[in-house]
Amino acid sequence: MTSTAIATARPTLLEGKALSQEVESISFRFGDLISNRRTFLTAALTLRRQGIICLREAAPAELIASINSDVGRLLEEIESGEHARLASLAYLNLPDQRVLKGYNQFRDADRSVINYRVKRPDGRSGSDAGMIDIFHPERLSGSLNSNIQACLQESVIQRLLLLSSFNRMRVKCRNLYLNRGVQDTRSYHCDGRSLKFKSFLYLSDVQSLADGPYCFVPRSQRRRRLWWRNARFNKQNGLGPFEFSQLQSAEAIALFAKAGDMVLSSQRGAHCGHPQHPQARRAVLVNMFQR
Ligand SMILES: O=C(O)CCC(=O)C(=O)O
Ligand SMILES: [Fe+2]
Repeated sequence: MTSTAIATARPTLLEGKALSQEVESISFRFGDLISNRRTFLTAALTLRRQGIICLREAAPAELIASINSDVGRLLEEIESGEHARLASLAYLNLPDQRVLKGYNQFRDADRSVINYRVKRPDGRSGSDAGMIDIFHPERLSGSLNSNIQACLQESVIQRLLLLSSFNRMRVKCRNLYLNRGVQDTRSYHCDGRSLKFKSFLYLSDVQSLADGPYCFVPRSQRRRRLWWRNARFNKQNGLGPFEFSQLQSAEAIALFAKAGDMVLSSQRGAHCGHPQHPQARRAVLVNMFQR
């Protein structure tokens, strides 16, 4: 059987008032979070229950603008084809020239990795083809290093995760996702079954489905039976164990947010990046936390 013949089922994406109410109930102003103990506690509890929260205005506009101008110059350099400088400071994993292979090699690399996602050789969907995924972007320059450190708010997020999960979570990997008209995104999945969180700091406004928002099924990180049901279906149909292929009765939210807002989610929960319009652009700074 080919993958196209498998009856996978996506959740219903909430819209309009239902969506804004659900998102409002998981949103907190970052300033309130750090100045008010109760807000901090409520945010931690909400993350525990819902698996996701949105922290508004987590990074100031000047920092975001500065990162975006560095990223703009970087993209120009990547696209110019003049790669001598970049190749001396990062691993360039280009479509026709792969120097590293697989997530673990990228994560453990001693320099930044500029990884162009390409179509899968076997033609399976979910390749994220067209996405530039930069591992350890903070190692690309001194100004990226200081600006990225300044806006990720790692110690606040670690305290929040400790209160929310009763575990000391460490930063394991920072990434910069540059999505430019990515249509073949991976469908709903979890990033494994172990305790893992990611913070997504939006560098660009994501205001419609065409922009390719991060999507999440609230509370799915706690629904063990839902995961087992999916895992059983996946096994019978030759899909990977971490795909959420059977979400027909679930509801998902799209996380629309402005540049400077941060989404924090449990990666055990069902999530995906929504396919983009071919002309759409999205930039997100991602931080991965594990024990
Ligand atoms: O592109 C996205 O918004 C989500 C990507 C994803 O699945 C992840 O970072 O774990
Ligand atoms: Fe994921």
